[in-house]
Amino acid sequence: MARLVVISNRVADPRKATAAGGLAVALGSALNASGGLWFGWSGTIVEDGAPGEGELHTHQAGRITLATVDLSREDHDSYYLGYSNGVLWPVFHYRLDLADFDAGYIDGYRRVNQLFARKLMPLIRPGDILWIHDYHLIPLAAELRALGCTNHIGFFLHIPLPPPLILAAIPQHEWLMRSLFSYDLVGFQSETDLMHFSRYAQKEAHAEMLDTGHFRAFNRTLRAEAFPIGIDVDEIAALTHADDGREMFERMRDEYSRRRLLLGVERLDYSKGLPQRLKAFRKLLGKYPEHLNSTTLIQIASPSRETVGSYSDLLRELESLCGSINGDYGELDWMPVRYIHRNVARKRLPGLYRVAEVALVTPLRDGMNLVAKEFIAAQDPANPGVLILSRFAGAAEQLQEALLVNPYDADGMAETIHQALRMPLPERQARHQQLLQRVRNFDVHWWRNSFLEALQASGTKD
Ligand code: GDG
Repeated sequence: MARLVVISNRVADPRKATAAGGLAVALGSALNASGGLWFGWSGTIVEDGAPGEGELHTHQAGRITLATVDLSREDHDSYYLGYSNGVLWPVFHYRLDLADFDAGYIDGYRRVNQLFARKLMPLIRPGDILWIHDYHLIPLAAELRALGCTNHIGFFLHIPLPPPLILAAIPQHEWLMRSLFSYDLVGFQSETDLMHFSRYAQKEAHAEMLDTGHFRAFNRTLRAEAFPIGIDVDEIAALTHADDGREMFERMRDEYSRRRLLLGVERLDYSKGLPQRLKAFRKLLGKYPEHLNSTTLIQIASPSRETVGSYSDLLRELESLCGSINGDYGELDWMPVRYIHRNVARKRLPGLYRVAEVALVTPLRDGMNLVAKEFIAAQDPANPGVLILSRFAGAAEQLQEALLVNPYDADGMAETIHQALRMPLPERQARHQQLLQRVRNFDVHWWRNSFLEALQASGTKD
């Protein structure tokens, strides 16, 4: 078996399984089986560090070697906050209005990718297969190839790929897309993302289409395919029935015994459509008084990237919306919105999912969205909750039995919440059964295995 090398911006210790989450566990088990290496940023910022430099740390986590690099303040701010989260994240989520095309950021982005390549190269052995993750590291394969790396290298993009015309707003779009051709395999979350790549490759890069999924341009051949990421269904089911999950479920059920619960769970991010969701909930209360004094929306928005300006604007907007809904509709013994701007422990989340009658997963754009799948996995099949899912989440391609909504349409969303709260039990059961089957068939193990099989089968065809 070839040794697996995973490279991602952050590295998790897969032994701390519950805190790390399904992805870290799934990658961890593949790394463990091959005695692999996981490489990335250490999380340390060296205030007066020299740009392009950073100390390498290695330690063993069972059979897995964790190798991490520190970043200087200047590199962190331009590579991570600047280019990755101030340019690529908004543009790839179709938010050109929020992108900050500050010319300085690109230098830091290239510098850190070059630093990673320099530090990683001596750790790579012949025959290793490399799996690079996400938008922070698009040019890493090109930097490794420049240093002479001939190993199989795959890339998975966790966020959406926008249509060519939106991508073209990034001044360096040609360089970024050309960098993708240094990989042997590029994986996307959805068929839509793959179609955007295919259109870009043919129109802008004049790529030649070979047999299915193969593109030839810049003297290299690349395979591109959709590999929709999944969750570890058994892990979520086990957490639902474990002490913390059960305790959470029982406590919430007793606390809200006279109420019906709607639930939203996400990182506080403008891609997740939180203000639009709150406005739809306000419409619901305005239009259907039967939900007054009876329906509560619990919204968990865990803190994320708080030093990026657009995130603090969003935080203020949410606080003001929650305040006005509670002020306008609340009673002494009922608050319509429970908004929690904190992280909830992972082992308690499944209990919360299970107690909710309706999950609101309504991003404006999302690569996949794992919360939608976790909610399905945590339900009681005999009395399942209803999933309301944005048509703009990658998950909507697979989860067609959810109630699909347009998150920009507050009236439409309010109608759908009303429909969900009135859905008869047999319909809830039938929808849930089909959704669970799909979430199970395309779980995180399927995702990892199918990507790695395709990567192993791909040749380095220069
Ligand atoms: C990116 C892409 C793609 C959320 N709040 C808390 C918490 N979470 C956990 C959820 C879930 C994960 O975080 C969020 O995953 P998502 O997929 O929903 O969204 P992103 O973080 O934006 O992830 C996305 C994903 O990568 C994987 O490829 O699906 O499209 O944007 O697991 O449960 N966990 C804890 N407390 C919280 O308060 N413990």
